[in-house]
Amino acid sequence: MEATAAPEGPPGQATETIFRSCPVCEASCGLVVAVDRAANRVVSVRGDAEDHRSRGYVCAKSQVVKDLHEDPARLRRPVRRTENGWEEMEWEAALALVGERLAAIRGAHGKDAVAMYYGNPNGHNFGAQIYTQLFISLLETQRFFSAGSVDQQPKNLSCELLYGSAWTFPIPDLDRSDFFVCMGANPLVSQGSLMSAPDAGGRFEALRARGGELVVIDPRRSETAAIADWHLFIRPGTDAFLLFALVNLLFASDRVHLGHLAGRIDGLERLRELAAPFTPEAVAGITGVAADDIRRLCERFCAAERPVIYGRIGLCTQEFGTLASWLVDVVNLLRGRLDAVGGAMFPRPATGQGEDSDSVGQLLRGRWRSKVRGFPEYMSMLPATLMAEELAWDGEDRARALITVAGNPVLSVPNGDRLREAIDGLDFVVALDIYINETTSRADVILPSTVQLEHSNYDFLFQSTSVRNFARYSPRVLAPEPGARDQWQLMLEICGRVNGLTVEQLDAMIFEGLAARLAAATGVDAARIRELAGTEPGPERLLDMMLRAGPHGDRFAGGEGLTLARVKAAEHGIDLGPLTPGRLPGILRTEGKRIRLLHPLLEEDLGRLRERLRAGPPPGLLLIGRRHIRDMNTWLHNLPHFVRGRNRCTLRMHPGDAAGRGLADGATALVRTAAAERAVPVEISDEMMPGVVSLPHGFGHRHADTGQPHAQAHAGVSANDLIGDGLDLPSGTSIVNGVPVEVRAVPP
Ligand SMILES: Nc1nc2c(c(=O)[nH]1)N[C@H]1C(S)=C(S)[C@@H](COP(=O)(O)OP(=O)(O)OC[C@H]3O[C@@H](n4cnc5c(=O)[nH]c(N)nc54)[C@H](O)[C@@H]3O)O[C@H]1N2
Ligand SMILES: Nc1nc2c(c(=O)[nH]1)N[C@H]1C(S)=C(S)[C@@H](COP(=O)(O)OP(=O)(O)OC[C@H]3O[C@@H](n4cnc5c(=O)[nH]c(N)nc54)[C@H](O)[C@@H]3O)O[C@H]1N2
Ligand code: SF4
Ligand SMILES: [Mo]
Repeated sequence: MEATAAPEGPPGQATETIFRSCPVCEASCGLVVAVDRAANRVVSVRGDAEDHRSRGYVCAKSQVVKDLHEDPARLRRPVRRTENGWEEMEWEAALALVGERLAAIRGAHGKDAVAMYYGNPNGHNFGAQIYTQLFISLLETQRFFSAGSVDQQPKNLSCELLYGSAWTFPIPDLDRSDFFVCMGANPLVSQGSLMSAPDAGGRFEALRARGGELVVIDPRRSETAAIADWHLFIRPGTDAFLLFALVNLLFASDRVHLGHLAGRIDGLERLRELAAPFTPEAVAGITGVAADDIRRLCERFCAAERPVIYGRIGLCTQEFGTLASWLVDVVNLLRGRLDAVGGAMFPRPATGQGEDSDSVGQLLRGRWRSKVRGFPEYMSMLPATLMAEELAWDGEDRARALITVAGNPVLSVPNGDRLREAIDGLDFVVALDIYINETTSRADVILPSTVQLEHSNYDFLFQSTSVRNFARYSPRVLAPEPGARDQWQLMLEICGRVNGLTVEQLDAMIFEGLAARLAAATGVDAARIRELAGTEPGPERLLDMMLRAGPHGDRFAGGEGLTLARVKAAEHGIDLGPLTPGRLPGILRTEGKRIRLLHPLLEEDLGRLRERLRAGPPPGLLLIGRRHIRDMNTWLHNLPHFVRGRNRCTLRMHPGDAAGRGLADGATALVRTAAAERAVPVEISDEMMPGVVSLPHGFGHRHADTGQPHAQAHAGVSANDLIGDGLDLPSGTSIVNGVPVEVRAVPP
């Protein structure tokens, strides 16, 4: 553990200063944590000015690491639900019970009898990340769901179709672009996603200071739109039309310039034909964007030296999520903005996931189908929106158990209410979670992991999404309770007990497999790799091996290259430079290393797009989401600092829409959809596009059986109760933006 003594905190208190990164959102800002070791508590948390990525920037959520550690409602030991309420259990007894029950259910009814839901915080925990594949493959359930299908799966699919790999994301080169088109994202609040960018606001300011322009396309004048040079309102769910019109214009005006990818791209002629009907005039009505504005956008994009288009959650979680995500890359490609400085480029993680490869990726989709409506699996998962009906399905081969792994799907996924009911019908439920919340309160057993500052970390996933290459290790700051386990240990405990193996055996399997793989990749003898890696089980030695074999590694030969020890010694993280062009074609995992612009899945979905153009937009108001700087999905609402102040769970609507319904600011409106009706306070704001209303997700803490008193006191309404079954068909991703709603005043 790297720690240096420094005078900090109240006088007389012995504090130590530790540098690490913030594990709450993708930005992974550098933190300076002052800790009182004797009391095992955090004294203060502030931004690390010497972190080259965040340069001292932090948002309010940096305090989560302290508040979460101190929250008395957070679970520290396993608990079991009994008739008399929750009872604490000894660790061994709890693990044994979970292992026995799951093994018995699998033994009697097969692997698919155990369903699983995987949530977002796993992505922020390197131990969990490193063992995820093993965990999933050993449970081998076809009833696997995750937060990914309310999030990035359309981007996974479009990247898989274009580049041969679902996790090869092109990341906008925010720091060098001079014309940044931001669609369906609000980086000022989120700090970027699939574009990890601490202090996104400062980076946009810098873009403008160097003469660049920021264009935001969003149905709401978001915080990012408010600082933009140009903001265009767009009707929710219609981005694919606007992007197709750009494609149309590029072909029509002969401005397709493929740059260094010329000669490597297939399907241009077919794309030109398909784009022909989508003229600016043809899509103006449905998008709500004037044809002249679309033309002007195209002109300015083409006139800029280093333009780039970026699309995120508002483009993924909508009716045409896959098409919109695909078209963002298509427009970048057609102008030579992919794999180019100031355009969108491919990060190069120090752990080697982004290296050249000769393998060809196979699209895995539809190998099995959901029981109720026969929806195809994608990435081994079924859509989270369908989890309620799948768990409630009572055929012979039904689900009987559920494992939730750091997720709260009752609030974060559509059909949450029905999901709660379905969970109650199962024989056994175990939650790997730190709270008794809307989902875990229905579990039989909850196994809490150590939290953030109680385990070490490495920004494993976000190396692949960052706007600059980096490597950063975060040491453990606080001592966990005796017996407490890290998330990866709990995952291996469960897998092991269900499969008759020990944690050590599972870890050894991974270790041996990795040593063999890295030996093949580097030409170094596997025995030498094993010897250097040592005997301490767990994710750190695996991380060390990956770093050593990675693009900056010492290749197990000593010398200057990276090792985990070197990364640990760099307390403020290591800057591995800006993203670099020229990664294509090397990293492509496609047939013949070519980029196929079209795929039958996309062509099929274009039929749905044309049908929507013919039918016109759905009638009435359309609901979209909203994120706030002090929320993180569903799980910060029991921390008093994060729910203080004005109620944030409001329905924002345009003054005209409110007036037409007799709604004044602060009045309660009834919001009705095909799925439910909820009463929500109205906030009138001209930041909304007329015809569009916005409600944040993550609230709705109305169930009395949770152990989160502060969250209950600021319950709000769950947007996902109102959102129905709509899916982006190619990827199975929930449509949570652009949902038709009726809004009316509460009758007197
Ligand atoms: N309507 C609507 N719905 C959405 C979205 C939207 O924009 N609109 N966004 C979607 C997106 S992008 C996402 S990522 C999902 C998130 O969906 P989920 O991952 O299901 O939701 P979270 O609120 O992130 O749940 C995190 C859970 O992990 C627990 N937890 C936190 N830290 C730890 C830890 O260290 N260890 C363990 N074991 N547990 C921990 C928390 O107690 C909580 O139960 O929500 C999606 N839902
Ligand atoms: N403070 C905070 N930060 C977070 C999170 C959080 O909950 N709170 N969550 C984290 C997670 S899990 C994720 S995945 C990222 C998400 O990161 P972002 O994608 O940046 O997140 P949002 O703020 O939801 O931005 C989505 C934007 O899309 C707009 N929008 C909605 N529908 C449409 C549409 O049809 N078309 C267009 N063009 N725009 C549309 C919305 O108005 C909104 O401004 O944020 C991460 N960071
Ligand atoms: S933006 Fe805030 S929550 Fe996200 S990593 Fe930085 S400090 Fe943490
Ligand atoms: Mo997310």
